[in-house]
Amino acid sequence: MGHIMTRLLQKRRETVLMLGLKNSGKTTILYKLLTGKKILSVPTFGFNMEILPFNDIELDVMDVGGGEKMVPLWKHYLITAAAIVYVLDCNDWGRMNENKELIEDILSRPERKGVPLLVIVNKAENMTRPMTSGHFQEKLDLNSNTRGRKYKVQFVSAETGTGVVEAFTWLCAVLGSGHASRKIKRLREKEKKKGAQTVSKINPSEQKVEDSNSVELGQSTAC
Ligand SMILES: Nc1nc2c(ncn2[C@@H]2O[C@H](COP(=O)(O)OP(=O)(O)O)[C@@H](O)[C@H]2O)c(=O)[nH]1
Ligand SMILES: [Mg+2]
Repeated sequence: MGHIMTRLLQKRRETVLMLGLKNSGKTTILYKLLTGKKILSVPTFGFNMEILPFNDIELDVMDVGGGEKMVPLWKHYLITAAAIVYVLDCNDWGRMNENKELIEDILSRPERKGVPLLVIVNKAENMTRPMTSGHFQEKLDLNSNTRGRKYKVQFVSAETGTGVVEAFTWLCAVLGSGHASRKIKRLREKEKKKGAQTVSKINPSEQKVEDSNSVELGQSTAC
């Protein structure tokens, strides 16, 4: 009984993956949320992981580096994500196409079907041309890339704090809504079943390798 009460009183906990090119402001946004202050960030090697209590949910936020060596590894982190936050620098027009292609690649992965997407258009206090969220929606081809999932484009300034809380409030509302969490749960169960079927088709020694790989990945990305 005590155990059931503890489970009931426990906050929901979800893993949120923060991706985006190097210098877009991921680490600054994360620590702005955690401390309320603008930190002096240093380049992220690997990833930062912080627990962010937000309203009635606890978010395990993984801020993954966006350098050229890290981008090809993003796919390994995707497995754990209940939501994806993609951060871009609104003034870095030279890399907007790269952002579009990366978003397209992330969202086309079947294991991330249905997972909500928050696109943070950062450094908005310095925006050099007047833009609306519709412009970014179009530039990133979100209407077709998002494939029916819930998404939002949010202008943010980690420098001044504008939009930061608003962005994560939306994310938590979506994660907390029964509809989204039931949908994600269903998809995960489906993936698990599919995985089990594939594994049962191969011989038992290969099956062992597959099983131990999936446990290792889960552990290394969760710590
Ligand atoms: N002007 C401005 N600079 C920002 C903002 N957010 C981050 N920065 C700066 O952008 C640089 C890269 O930030 P960082 O958080 O390390 O980017 P990351 O590589 O995506 O983690 C740092 O010099 C930050 O101070 C913002 O909203 N406005
Ligand atoms: Mg960083």
